Amino acid sequence: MQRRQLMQWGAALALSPWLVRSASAGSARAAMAPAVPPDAGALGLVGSLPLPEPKRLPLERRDGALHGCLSASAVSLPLLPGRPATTFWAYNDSVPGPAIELFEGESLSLRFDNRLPQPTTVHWHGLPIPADQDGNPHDPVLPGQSRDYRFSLPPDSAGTYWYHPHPHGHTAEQVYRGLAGVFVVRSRNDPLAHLAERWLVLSDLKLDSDGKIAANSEADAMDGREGQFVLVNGAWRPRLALGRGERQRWRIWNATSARVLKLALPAHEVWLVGTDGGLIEKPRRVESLLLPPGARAELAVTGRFDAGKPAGLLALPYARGKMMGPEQDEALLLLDIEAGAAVETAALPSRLRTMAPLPKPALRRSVVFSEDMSNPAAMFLINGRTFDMDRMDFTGKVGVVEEWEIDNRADMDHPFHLHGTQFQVTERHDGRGWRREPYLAWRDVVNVPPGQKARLRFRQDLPGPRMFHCHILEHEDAGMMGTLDVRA
Ligand SMILES: [Cu+2]
Repeated sequence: MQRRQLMQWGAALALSPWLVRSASAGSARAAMAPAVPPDAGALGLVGSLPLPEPKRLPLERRDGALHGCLSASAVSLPLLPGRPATTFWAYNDSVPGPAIELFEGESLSLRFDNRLPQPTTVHWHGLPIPADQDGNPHDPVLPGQSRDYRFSLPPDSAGTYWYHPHPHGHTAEQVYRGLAGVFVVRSRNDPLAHLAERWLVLSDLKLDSDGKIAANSEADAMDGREGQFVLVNGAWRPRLALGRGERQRWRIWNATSARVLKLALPAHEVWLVGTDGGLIEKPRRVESLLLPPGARAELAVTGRFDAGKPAGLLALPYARGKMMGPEQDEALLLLDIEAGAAVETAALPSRLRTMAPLPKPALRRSVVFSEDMSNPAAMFLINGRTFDMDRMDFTGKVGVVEEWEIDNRADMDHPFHLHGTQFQVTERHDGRGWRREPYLAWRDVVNVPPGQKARLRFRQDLPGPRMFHCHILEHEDAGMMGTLDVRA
C-alpha cells in the first residue's frame, strides 16, 4: 500500500467531506441536498453559546461507599437547529457523560448497564484501582448485560481522570459516538481550593452531510480520526466569562481520538499547575501546552484584556507526522474579558505539592512502536507484534520500580498510555540526544513523535493484567496494545 498517496487522499477527504460526498452522491440525493461547504455555519452548528457545565452523576452515600448508576445507550440529541436530532452513544443520555467527583479515600460502587449493540467496558483512565475493576478488554460487558464496578481511591490520588470504553476493536467507535466522561479526585488539603474551577472536556466530532456521526474512513483508521469540530463540554466554540485579573483553575481533558492539541491562550497569563495525576510541585509559566489524546492538564489562568489579541483558547498548528491537523490557529473556546476594573485574585502558592522522584529501577524494558503499511492485518506494532488477548507481553511485580523506554520508529506520533498507575517521565530523546525532563510530574500518557524516545519510571501497587497502548484509539483497536501481568 502506498502510504503517502493514501494520506494525501485522506487529507483531501477530511478537508472537504461535503464536497466529496455531494459529488459522489446519486443524482436524486444531489438534487435534494444542496452542496454544503465543510464548515459549522453551513451545517447549522451554533457556536458562541455559554459554556455548558458537565452534568454530575447522582451518588448516594450508604454502607461506607458512594453508589450510582451508569448506562451506555443510544440517544438522539438536538445538534443542528431545524434538522433531525443526531444519534450519539452516551453515558446516562449525556455528551460528555456525567462527571464523577470524589475525595481521596472514598469508595465508589457503580451499577453499569450496557444497552449498546456491542460489547463494552468502562475503563477508569489513570486511576490506581484493582485490575479486575478497570474495564480491561478481557472483561467485556455484553449487550443487554450489567455489572458492578467497585473501587476505593487511595491517599494522594487527587487528580484529573476520565472514563471511557475499552472493548477490544470497538473503542474508537464507542468514544467517537460520544462515550466519555470525566472523573475528578479531590484532596481535602487542596492548595488551589480558593480558585473558581472550569472544566473543559475536549472531544472530536465528525459529521456527514446528513448531520449524522460519520463512520471512520480508511484514512481515519490509519491516521486517527479528526473530525470537522472540536467540542468543549459537548458544545462547539462556546463562550466563557473571565474577569480582567481574575484567576481561574481550568482542568482540560483531551478526549479526542487522535488529535495532539497544542493549546494556547495568547494575551493571558497561564501557569501549568497539574498534569494527569494531579498537581506538580510548583506552578510553571507556559506559553503553550501540548496535550496528546487521553492526557489532561490543570492550568491557572488569569484574564488579561488586550484588544489586539484574540481572547480565546486556541489549538495551534501541530504536525503529528501526517497530513491532517490544523494548518492555522483554530479557536476552541471564546473568552469574554471585561475591559473594566481588574478583579483582585489571591496569589498562586509557590509550592503546590511535594513529590519524590521514583528511585533507580530494578528492571528496564524496551517498547518499540513501528508501522508496517504493507500488512493491513498488522499495521501498528509494539515490539513487532499486534495485541493478543491471550498473551502476556511482560511479567512484573507489585512494588517494583520499572523503567520503560518508549522508542517510536514509526512515521507518526504515538501517545503511549499505561493503565493502573501514574508514571514519571525522566528523559526524552529528540533524535539528537537525551534531555532530562525539566520537572517532576505524574502522568499516564506521554506523546512520542517519530524518531524520538521517552524514558519513564513507574511502580504498580496492585496485581493483575494492565494494558499499555497507543492512545490514538484507531491504533489501539488495530492492535497497538500489550499487556503487563503484574504478579503479587
Ligand atoms: Cu498510535
